[in-house]
Amino acid sequence: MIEKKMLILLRQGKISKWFSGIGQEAISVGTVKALHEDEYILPMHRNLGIFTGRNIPYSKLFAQWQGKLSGYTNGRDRSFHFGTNEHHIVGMISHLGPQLSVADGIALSCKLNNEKKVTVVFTGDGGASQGEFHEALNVAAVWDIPTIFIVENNGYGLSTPSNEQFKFKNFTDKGPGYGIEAIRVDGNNVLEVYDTIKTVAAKMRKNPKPIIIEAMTFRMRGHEEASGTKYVPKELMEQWAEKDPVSKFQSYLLKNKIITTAFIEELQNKIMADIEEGLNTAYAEDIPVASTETELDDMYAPFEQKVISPADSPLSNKRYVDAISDGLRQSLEKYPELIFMGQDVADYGGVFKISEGFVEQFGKDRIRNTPLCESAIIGIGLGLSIKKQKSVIEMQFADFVTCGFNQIVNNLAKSHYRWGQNSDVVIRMPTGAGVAAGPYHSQSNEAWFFHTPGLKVVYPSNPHDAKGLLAAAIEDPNPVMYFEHKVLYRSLDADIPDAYYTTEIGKAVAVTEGEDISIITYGMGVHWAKEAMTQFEDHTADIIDLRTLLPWDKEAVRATVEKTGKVIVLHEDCMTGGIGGEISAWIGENCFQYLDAPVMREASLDTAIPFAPTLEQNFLPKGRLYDKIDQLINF
Ligand SMILES: Cc1ncc(C[n+]2csc(CCOP(=O)(O)OP(=O)(O)O)c2C)c(N)n1
Repeated sequence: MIEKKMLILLRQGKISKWFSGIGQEAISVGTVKALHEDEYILPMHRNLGIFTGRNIPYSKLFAQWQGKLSGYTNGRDRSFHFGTNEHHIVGMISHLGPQLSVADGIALSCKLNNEKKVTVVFTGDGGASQGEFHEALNVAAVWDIPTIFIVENNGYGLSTPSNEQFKFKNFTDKGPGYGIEAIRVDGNNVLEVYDTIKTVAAKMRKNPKPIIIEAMTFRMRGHEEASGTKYVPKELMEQWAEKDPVSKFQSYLLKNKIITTAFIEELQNKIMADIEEGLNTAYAEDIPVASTETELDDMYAPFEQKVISPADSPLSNKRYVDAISDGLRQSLEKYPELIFMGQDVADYGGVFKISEGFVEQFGKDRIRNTPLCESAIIGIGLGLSIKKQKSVIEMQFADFVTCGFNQIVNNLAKSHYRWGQNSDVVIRMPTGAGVAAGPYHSQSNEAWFFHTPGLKVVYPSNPHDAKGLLAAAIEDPNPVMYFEHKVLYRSLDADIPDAYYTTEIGKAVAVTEGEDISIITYGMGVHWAKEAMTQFEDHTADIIDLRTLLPWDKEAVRATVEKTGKVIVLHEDCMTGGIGGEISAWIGENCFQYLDAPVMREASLDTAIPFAPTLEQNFLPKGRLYDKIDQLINF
């Protein structure tokens, strides 16, 4: 009835878009009724029955679709793109696949905490072509995670029929490929769906492992209302109309004298009255008034970092790599719910040996070797966060984060702004060139994340900050990209506190103080700047180590520009679109009155990173830095 009402409102221009689930209702209804109320469901765009089945008030649902504040996203996202932990529902993002892995994360947390719960996630047959489907199934299978993957096979992905989407016949064929069970159900038979889910869920609660359920069904309306159904053969429409799940169930109940026509009429009248009431409430609500401050603030989950600096801790000499290891180990001790995941991180200790010995101390539940599934693992991080568990995820090399990019920039970064769900995930990124490792093991890709609201980006240049910033990143409930430079791992050491401490996120530091110029930099740039300045006997520089790139320390930058009036922004990343461009522009706009020279930049060439050491050195900015400083001093 809500569906029919929405179609009317759409025609009247009162709502902007509608993704109809008419013809597929039995799958949502059978599923939601078969589960316990505190078991998570991750629905798609045609699963209205999950939302109504979990008794979400109509007025809130309608307010959500109208972009009103009393909806679930403060007017920030549309249609079914929202979650509500109160109702144990996590909505999709437009990209379809990512929630499959988020479901794994929730189910993993349930399993680790022995909650005896299943998690259900939906996908269409079209969305199942995405890589995330494979990754989420694979990880769930390997880790015996109790996720129920429901594939709603309605024969089309938008206008593309199944035979142009995949070659196999049935999704049940996929079960054996992943080493898991797969069952097909008549998705238009609500009792069959209900019985099947109830039975498998009962088994999975006792014996956690994933399952695929292929629900055969048909979409009776267009992909979204405006796109129509011209591409669907008429006979197919007619055949499936006969199998309409709602009228079939209604006839069944009438035939078996379970209900009467009077009951139906009465129920429909009540529902229609509830719908009208909900709509009136939603329409009566004012449209949101924008507050720029609130919009900006809400990109991050609220958190005030209390810097921890133990006064009397003994110091030990630690290499940069050991400092990272130390910070991670102490955080695992401090947060018993913290999970560490990555490729080869368990018994092998990670390719850089940062987690050597961790399995012995924390066990394999918490120190988790992952399959080669970056995207799924990052999605799992968000799922753990929904269950209030922190996670640290190691990219084997920062370069490989591309395979998990979607989860980071579209899911982790945006979920707090969209529906108030924080992503308590730290992604460790072994980064940087200088080790002759070629284009795919050397990249500096911090700018990709610097550009993404909702993330924090930190980049320590020394052992002290490496430990303190990692601990701070883990404390912070927001998603943090933690860059660690591979060249520094074993080439730099320092005396640092043995005790747990944190370094303030968002705070730069002056590494050296000088008079003539400012070099604003981070990571390897700090060391290149220090080395270059030793060649200038008569001149001194403020070398500012940003340490945090997002949000970066504007006050520290302003102070040094005001002091010296001459600035170079230096970074290892390529010049074009690098962080230096943003900082330079900000200085130009906000500190113009202090400048005695144009803001200069030095950075790597705008090329891929070459393998041969001579080419690599030419690529990096170090060799050009002396001349740039000289040019600035003499401007
Ligand atoms: C990554 C991505 N590519 C394309 C789209 C556009 N799109 C939205 S739904 C859809 C079809 C999905 O088909 P299916 O998964 O079978 O679900 P159905 O709509 O049939 O229920 C497409 C192509 C998208 N949202 N995300």
